[in-house]
Amino acid sequence: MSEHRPPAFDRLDPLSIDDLLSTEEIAVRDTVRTMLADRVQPHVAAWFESGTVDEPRELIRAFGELGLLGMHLDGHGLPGMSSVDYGLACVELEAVDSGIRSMVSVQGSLAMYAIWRWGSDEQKDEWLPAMGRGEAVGCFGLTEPDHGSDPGGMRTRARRDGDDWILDGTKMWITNGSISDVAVVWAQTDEGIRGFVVPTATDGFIANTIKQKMSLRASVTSELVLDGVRLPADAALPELTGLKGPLSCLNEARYGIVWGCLGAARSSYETALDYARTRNQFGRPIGGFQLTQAKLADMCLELNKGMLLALHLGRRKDAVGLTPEQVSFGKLNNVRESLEICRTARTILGANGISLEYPVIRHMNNLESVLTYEGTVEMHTLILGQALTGENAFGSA
Ligand code: TGC
Ligand code: FAD
Repeated sequence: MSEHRPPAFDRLDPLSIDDLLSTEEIAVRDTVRTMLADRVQPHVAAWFESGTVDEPRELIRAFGELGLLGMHLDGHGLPGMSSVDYGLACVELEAVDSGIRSMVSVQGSLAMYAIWRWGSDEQKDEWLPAMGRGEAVGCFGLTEPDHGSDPGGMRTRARRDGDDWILDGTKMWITNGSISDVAVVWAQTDEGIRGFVVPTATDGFIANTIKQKMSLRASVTSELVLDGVRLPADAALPELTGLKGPLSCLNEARYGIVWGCLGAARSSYETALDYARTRNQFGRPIGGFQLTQAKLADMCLELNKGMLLALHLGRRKDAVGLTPEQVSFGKLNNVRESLEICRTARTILGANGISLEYPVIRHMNNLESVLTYEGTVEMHTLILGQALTGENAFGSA
């Protein structure tokens, strides 16, 4: 065995995970970080406080110019970057705010992916280049007021009228809904669940912005009402029926969350670390107390284990693809641990932990949504439980 002299311990990268990334991957990460530091970070706390995003469509266009929208999809003028590149971008986006990562996730991984994976050539040509540039904004309507975890029970219905389709129903909690040009809407038909590409300017399509959120406040969330929305025959995603259509899109967005949530955790960890080294009580920095050190050590462990997990899943996705259960493994673990990191960081900041002067309470509140959307922590537990035991514990056997 030859004797090595490892580089000094880095409290911001204790496992030297950067060494596992290529120069190009680090450049992607740094480019996204720099753009966000200039364009979003200075404003995001105020957006969260006011429950708005200033000029969200302009922001999406800026993300398009940077190549962030559908960045891991190829063809149709899209960047065709790797899944790891996309994951690294999600970390940077969510280190700023989960709502900003959601804006990008829903556009790229849900609305664009649905059209990219399942759309006709005409649908792809019409929407993908414009959505990639951020000139057209998309949303993804699966959840309904009475059907969230069990989308298979959805009541939104599409019926034939001659060659046309008529859509009626309500979708709830739809990110980007009120600022979208196009909605991918899932509906029951006589053939089973199908997806529809719905221009939001169509008569009978209404988007109402949801207010009074205490989480994801720097994000537009909407109710979609479809009241006799008439669409041509070719608005349906062709040759796709059943729940596997929307669930295949969720795999993509969930993958982005596996990485993204660690950005919120990283921001909270770094804030708490800094605070613990500078805040004095009982005549010494609070970082000198064993109880604070135990919190920081646990945060450091879970953050970096989460990064290794995300990177492993990303490398595997690029090499051979991921099973839905592997995506659930990552989403369940990393969101749960990231939320715990943010909650612990909040305690280290004491009263300052509840102030928007620091990012911690904002990240913590945001991760409550992330824990729920894209499959709740309970759904991902049951997906793994079913894979481990062969028993379906979702509903009636
Ligand atoms: P089940 O009988 O298990 O499956 C029905 C069909 O779908 C297939 N399938 C999948 N296909 C691809 N990917 C997956 N992950 C899949 N999971 C299942 C399955 O093989 C079957 O295919 P086939 O050919 O036999 O018909 O369906 P179920 O009704 O029992 O439901 C299973 C369950 C509970 C896991 C599923 O419904 C679920 O995941 N529920 C959670 C709903 C959810 O995550 N909604 C998210 C809405 S979008 C959102 O939240 C956006 S947030 C904004 C942002 O991302 O930033
Ligand atoms: P429910 O399904 O009613 O669940 C309530 C509780 O019951 C949860 O704890 C759940 O885990 C538990 N539960 C349910 N069934 C079981 C079971 N069988 N066993 C054990 N526990 C169970 N949806 C979209 O389609 N598009 C979007 O863009 C979108 N954006 C969102 C943005 C935000 C900010 C939020 C908060 C949500 C968004 N959603 C979106 C909706 C999200 O996907 C749903 O909220 C989520 O799927 C859970 O559905 P629900 O809220 O109806 O909860």
